[in-house]
Amino acid sequence: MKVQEVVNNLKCRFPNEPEYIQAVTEVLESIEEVYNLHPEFERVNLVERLCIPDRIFSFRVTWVDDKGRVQTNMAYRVQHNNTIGPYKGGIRFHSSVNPSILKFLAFEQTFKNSLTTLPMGGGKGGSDFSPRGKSNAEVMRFCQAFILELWRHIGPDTDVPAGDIGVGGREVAYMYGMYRKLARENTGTFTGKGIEFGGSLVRPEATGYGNIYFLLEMLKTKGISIEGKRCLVSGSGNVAQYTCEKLIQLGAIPVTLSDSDGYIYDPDGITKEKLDYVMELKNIERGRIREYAEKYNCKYVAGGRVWSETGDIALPSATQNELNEDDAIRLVKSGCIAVSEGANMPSTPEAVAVFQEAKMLYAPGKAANAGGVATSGLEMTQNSMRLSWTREEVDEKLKRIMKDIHEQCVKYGKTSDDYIDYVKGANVAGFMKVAKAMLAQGII
Ligand code: NDP
Ligand code: 2IT
Repeated sequence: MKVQEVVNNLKCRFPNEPEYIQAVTEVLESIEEVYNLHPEFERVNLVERLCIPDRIFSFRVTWVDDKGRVQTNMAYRVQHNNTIGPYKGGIRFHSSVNPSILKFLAFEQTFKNSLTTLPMGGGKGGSDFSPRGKSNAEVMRFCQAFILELWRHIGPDTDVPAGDIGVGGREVAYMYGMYRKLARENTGTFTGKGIEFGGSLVRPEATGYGNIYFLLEMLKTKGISIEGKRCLVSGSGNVAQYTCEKLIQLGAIPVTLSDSDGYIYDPDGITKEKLDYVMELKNIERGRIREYAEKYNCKYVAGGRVWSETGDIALPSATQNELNEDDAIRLVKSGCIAVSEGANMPSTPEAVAVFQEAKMLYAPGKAANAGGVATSGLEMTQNSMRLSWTREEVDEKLKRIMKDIHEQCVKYGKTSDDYIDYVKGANVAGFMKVAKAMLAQGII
């Protein structure tokens, strides 16, 4: 395989899909060496079969808003690869959603899910519907209309969706309710469900907690403690909130949060009490992060990004490409020691290069945020067994999995000067498992 040839070919076949090409390029560059040691991979064109999704469903969703107007949105489900288990991955509702973004997410998900040690393939779905400013009833009607189309393509052993940007417990519950009614089965085809109807304890917390468990493993390799570290967290949704919660529990000091309008900087640190306010503001009132600054009298920067501030650790937890080369240079210069990605592909390739050249501790999303989908896997297991584990049991398993992912990254990512290239480690480890499984299962 010659990476540039494969990428150029994909660019011709899929023009106008920059995020997809970005994700594919990063993975192929880091697996090139290993791939080329295995001529049996090339003989069956494994690379194209792994980069191009198995199939993509695209459909129109029609729903009625509160004023009685009929609205339409585009929606998709990308079933990327199910060699090692059912397609598994979240659903995103955001105005920016398009096939390129969902293809990059489904591609990444395949490697991430492979890393979790659990039998899950990769998929992703979503719609350009924006929940922002919509009433509860509108969100419910949209979710129901979305499932009216999607339900026949998903199932407990075929494709198991979950949440992502714009899709949390409320949306999963509406979608699952409609799915259950149409499919006439009750086996937990969604994860991130409410605790009363098959959800798992710790699933809401899992992505943020898992990211901090992974960060702890990285810090351990340098003998550094997390206590007292000032942390720059972006976003203020599910991942950012539980990232902050775990940081606070461990004695670290989160000092920033953001949303798509701007960011807050609280030099005194976001405490548990302040975080409770953020959770109420974002999950119930559905307000803006600016209101935090008004309430606690701290700095708010409209349109700004948290990377302008100074911190020991950066935890991007909002969206793709939210941290660019200039941000990375500023972080390195101001003494930041670690970056652990809660979001999917939040750092641009140029930013990643800056972190790695500076020999920083840098964990890509597919390793660091895998705790979310791993706990979804644990939710599937509990649903299949028709029982529920305690909080402690799930949390213990999550810790074990994050430790295991870290070990895989070290195994495949350690360089000759003892630096751990977590990008290479995660990509090679994730790839090898899927590649071997594809090879074993023949040309299909
Ligand atoms: P939420 O919808 O709960 O929160 C998203 C946050 O990011 C919000 O604060 C939102 O601000 C902000 N944001 C979203 N899009 C943009 C944008 N284009 N520009 C600036 N800010 C933006 O989503 P999650 O917390 O679940 O997801 C955050 C990231 O983590 C995503 O990359 C997701 O793919 C990833 N992830 C999520 C997992 C999960 O289990 N939920 C698992 C693994 C990864 P606003 O409210 O203004 O839109
Ligand atoms: O990006 C992700 O890993 C998620 N949004 C979670 C997917 C899942 O199936 O729990």
